[in-house]
Amino acid sequence: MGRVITIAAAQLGPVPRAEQRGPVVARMVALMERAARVRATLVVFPELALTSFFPRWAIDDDAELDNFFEASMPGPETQPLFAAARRLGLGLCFGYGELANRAGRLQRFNSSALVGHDGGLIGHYRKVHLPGDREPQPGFEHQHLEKRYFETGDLGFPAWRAFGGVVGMLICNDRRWPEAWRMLGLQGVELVLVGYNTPLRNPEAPEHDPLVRFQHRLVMQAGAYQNATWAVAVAKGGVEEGQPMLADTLIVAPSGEIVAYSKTQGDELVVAECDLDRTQSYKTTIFDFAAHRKPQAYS
Ligand code: ING
Repeated sequence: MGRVITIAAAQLGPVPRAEQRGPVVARMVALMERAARVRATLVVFPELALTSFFPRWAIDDDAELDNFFEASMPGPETQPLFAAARRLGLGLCFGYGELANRAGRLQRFNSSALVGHDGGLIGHYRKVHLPGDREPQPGFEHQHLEKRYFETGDLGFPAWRAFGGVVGMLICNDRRWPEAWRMLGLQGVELVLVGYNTPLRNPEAPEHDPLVRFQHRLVMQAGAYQNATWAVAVAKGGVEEGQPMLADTLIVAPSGEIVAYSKTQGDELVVAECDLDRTQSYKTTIFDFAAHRKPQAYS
């Protein structure tokens, strides 16, 4: 028997724009309790899990914008998530808007937190690849203004020893860039956790719309296989404030096979037993750097 951990990918359905943290945190805790009942040891939530996907709007009022961010992690409204992790003995990963204060300068990031079974914060990641625009685009039914609301992540691509293996996080658009996966792959990552909010329509390139699901699966399966790691992709799905969002939450094995996926567009647990030792079957054979990678070939 290898290093088996049971992972629950906790897909969320839509979160309304005006929704307060309480009802969303309650939905999340309910999913954590369901995960504990099926003996999961790690629960993974989407990108910006606590709020509606607000980059779809042009928000000029700073006070309203700050409503979508957390000034501390944990904070008073997210503390119940950390308490539930401790009470249930569950690891936890979720995305949130991070408001950071560096020497008096406020900075905003699209971030994700990694929490241990003891309810303590292990670390966090700040999204590097911010798609969309800084300025609202005329004629777009929905905007995509991540460059307007977030700074580029400045923590690199950290990997942590956690849950019996080596764990890293990516956020949404990061998953489309092979370099992001590779920065984790070169650290020997065995489990990559990826929350996302992916619109089904991209007004910048409507010709891509029929391929949204295919390309989502393509990058998750390629990223997992080429870096010999498990990968968990968790959606905020359904029609959120009138914008259809891709569901298709996935758990992908180091072989690149999809071992579990969501069937609905709403709150749903997707569960799989993940043997971290299955990564070794690839890291010690086809992807054995020492045996097959001659550095001089790339000099
Ligand atoms: N969402 C989308 C994603 O990368 C996107 C943005 C969709 C970009 C489709 C390009 C094409 O899945 C986020 N939040 O990054």
